[in-house]
Amino acid sequence: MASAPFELKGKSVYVAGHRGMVGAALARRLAREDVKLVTVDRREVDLCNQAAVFDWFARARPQVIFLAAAKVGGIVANNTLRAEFIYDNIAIAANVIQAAHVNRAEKLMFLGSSCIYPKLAPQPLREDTVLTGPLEPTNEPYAIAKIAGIKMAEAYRSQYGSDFISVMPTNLYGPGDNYHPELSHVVAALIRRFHEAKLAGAKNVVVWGTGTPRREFLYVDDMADACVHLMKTYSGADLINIGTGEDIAITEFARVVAGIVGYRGEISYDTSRPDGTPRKLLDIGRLEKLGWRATTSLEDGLKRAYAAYQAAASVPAQ
Ligand code: GFB
Repeated sequence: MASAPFELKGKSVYVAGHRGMVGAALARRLAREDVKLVTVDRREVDLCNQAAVFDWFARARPQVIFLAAAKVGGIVANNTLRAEFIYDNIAIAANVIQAAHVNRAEKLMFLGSSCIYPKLAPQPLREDTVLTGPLEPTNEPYAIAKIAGIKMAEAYRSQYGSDFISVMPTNLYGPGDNYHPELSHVVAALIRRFHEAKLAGAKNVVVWGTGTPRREFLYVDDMADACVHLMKTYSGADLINIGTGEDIAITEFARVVAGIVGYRGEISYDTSRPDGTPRKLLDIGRLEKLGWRATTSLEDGLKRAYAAYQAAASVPAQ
């Protein structure tokens, strides 16, 4: 992958979605850069509201943009809130990308998701398999919205020469995650469920699905570091996957989380819940060629995520 050095120093850098798990991690990582961090609360500017976004951009005129804002959630959230997921995520992408263009932002990074790849694409998932097969039904609305954002970035580069790039993160976890029992992703869901079971002295914890799907998990601070690295070094129309290159079966993953939380009871599986796509391991060849690798192991990341959960829930450490 051709690398193209881009100077962040001294620039105004807007993190769209700064209160979310990824956005907050980006704000933490950018605090180590000599930049002017720009954020705006949802209450002030709803990114689904085109006029509000255009007005704010004309005033703020950020030079660099990390588009981390999105409506996100786990497999059940995606599968039930289908209209919200497709509308909100298309609106956010369309509004921010167009406003960036109109206000001549120097560079923009669009954050996609590993769910954009076909359900049964060969693993590990290569970036050039996008749109080569049917999507996983449970998250098709979200995937379509993310693919729209990717194609917008590509089209603005083609028509206007905009330096807009797109990255595809694998499943992320860490501080600031959403712990909602039904709408969360698996990492946050299991941290909370095993923790509550431990406190309650429960004898069994139910995990969704068959446990056979495999997932790749990247700690969110590593994700933020990869995004800053790519903003500084990559310019092009090609997607760049961001992952660790390793995956784990949900059954084994549940045992790892139980061990870290200190839950010693049984684990059973509720197969009435969806498995989703059987596997989502990203090919990280392009990312490695651009000089980045994850540094946080799953064990260390989970320990940090659990500590953050306990601190956030002001739950006494056991
Ligand atoms: O994290 P998750 O909801 O999202 O589910 P996906 C991952 C796997 O964990 C699935 C299983 O096979 C679930 O069945 N799982 C087991 C659980 N127990 C639980 C639980 O208590 N909660 C949850 N949520 N899962 C998402 C997409 O797919 O991946 C999003 O829906 C996004 O759009 C995200 O792309 C990265 O990995 O299946």
